[in-house]
Amino acid sequence: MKTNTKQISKFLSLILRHNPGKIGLQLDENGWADVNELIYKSNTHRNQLNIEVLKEVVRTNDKKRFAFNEDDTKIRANQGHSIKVNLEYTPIQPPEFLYHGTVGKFREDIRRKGLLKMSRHHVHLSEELETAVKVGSRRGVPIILTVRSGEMYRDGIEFYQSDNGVWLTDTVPPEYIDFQR
Ligand code: HQG
Repeated sequence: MKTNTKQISKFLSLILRHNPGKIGLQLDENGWADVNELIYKSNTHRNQLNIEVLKEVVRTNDKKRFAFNEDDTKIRANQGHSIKVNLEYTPIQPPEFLYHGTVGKFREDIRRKGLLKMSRHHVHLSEELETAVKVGSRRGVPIILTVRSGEMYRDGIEFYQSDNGVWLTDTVPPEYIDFQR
């Protein structure tokens, strides 16, 4: 991503996932913002936002963080919210194993309590090892946990997948986590 679109992506993450009130915006219960209102209100606080730029950010974002509705009048973040929104996920069957990248300092807590969603709506897991390595690397030297998601699912625990492919679940109890691979 170009620097400009990267900055705008960060700004959109802040507004659409965590703090729409920062620019006086309100999201509907499903997390959607009105595109015109978003542009107008962003430009009274900072500049550079117009429909072309927004479309470029949605199209080129490395993790498909945002999506338009069918007629491009609304926009929302695909996942990662800390504010309460209903993204209308439907439960689906996960693969047998999923990965979670974190760092060593959290290991003992995770061993005791399992993976918790912390400030997000869900625990985030990935199908690709490489993605988990990237996620863990944001915080330091990554450690990769393997989650026995197939077993969890058979035990009745629900999984969802966001539009951009992230696997989501409420919590991962420690007995389903393998700490070494
Ligand atoms: C850790 C980014 C102590 C957990 C990424 C993680 C991802 C615990 C941190 C997405 C714990 C939460 C999500 C426990 C979990 N004790 N620490 N019991 N349970 N943790 O950022 O999974 O750029 O909320 O291991 O790429 O790191 O936002 O979750 O280190 O896809 O699109 O608590 O965020 O995507 O951190 O990252 P986060 P995450 P975006």
